[in-house]
Amino acid sequence: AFFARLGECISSDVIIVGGGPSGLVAARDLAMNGRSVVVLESNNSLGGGFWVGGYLMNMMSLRAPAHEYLDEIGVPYEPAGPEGLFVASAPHACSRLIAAAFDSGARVLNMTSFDDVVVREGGRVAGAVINWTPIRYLPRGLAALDPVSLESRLVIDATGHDAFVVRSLQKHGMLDRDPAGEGGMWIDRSEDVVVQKTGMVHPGLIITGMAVAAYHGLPRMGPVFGSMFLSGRRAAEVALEHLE
Ligand code: 48F
Repeated sequence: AFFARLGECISSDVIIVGGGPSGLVAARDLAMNGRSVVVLESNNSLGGGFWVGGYLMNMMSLRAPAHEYLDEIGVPYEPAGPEGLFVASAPHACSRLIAAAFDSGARVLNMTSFDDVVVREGGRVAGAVINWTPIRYLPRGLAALDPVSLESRLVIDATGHDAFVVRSLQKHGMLDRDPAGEGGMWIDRSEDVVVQKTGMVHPGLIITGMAVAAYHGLPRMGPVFGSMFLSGRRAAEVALEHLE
């Protein structure tokens, strides 16, 4: 059964690298629009930084209109502080987000690390080179093991603060300009700009979530998650426009 599913991942419309909140939202929206989607997650568990809020407090906050996404996937929340600010249980929201991505039909390979980009003519990104995550931690002499590759029409970098896919292009000298790295914290500004700047940064490659902040040098934002939902949704819209 596993290998049959792996076979279905060999060629897809979109590969999403990173199963944090932005990647999971993008995956669900794309799958619900009939697109074949593969999520690659290097950890055993999906959810990325969404399991806890800030400072090990497991409540997370979000601003309107992102709370409407919690309505959509059935997560309870309550108003907090200024109008338009809400809080919810982070593990509750995270587990529902993961289940919603599966329910939509997105395929998931966890314990699978994105290693590099697949490229085609003109440097277009056309897939992902992958390997089992534990391979990274074995001595090279023991595990000089070639990876395999999955092909896709588009790739979405949802790897968060590391912007790992973008940095693979940088490594190959394929980016027009280097990632700027995140700036100091300014929550309100970053929440808005992360969504506005979500989009295609290289033929075949879309960025979403905190990878957007890392690429464009936007302020960091702390334990607010609404813009991760909205950025994931925007990334799916951009992908759908390009696929059409
Ligand atoms: O970090 P992460 O949650 O990214 P995000 O969707 O959301 C950011 C927020 O959680 C929070 C924040 C906003 O309030 O600042 O940090 O932008 O999820 C990124 C996922 O990508 C996986 C990683 O394990 C995590 O689950 N990942 C990172 N590198 C790789 C990878 C890789 N090379 N291959 C596969 N997965």
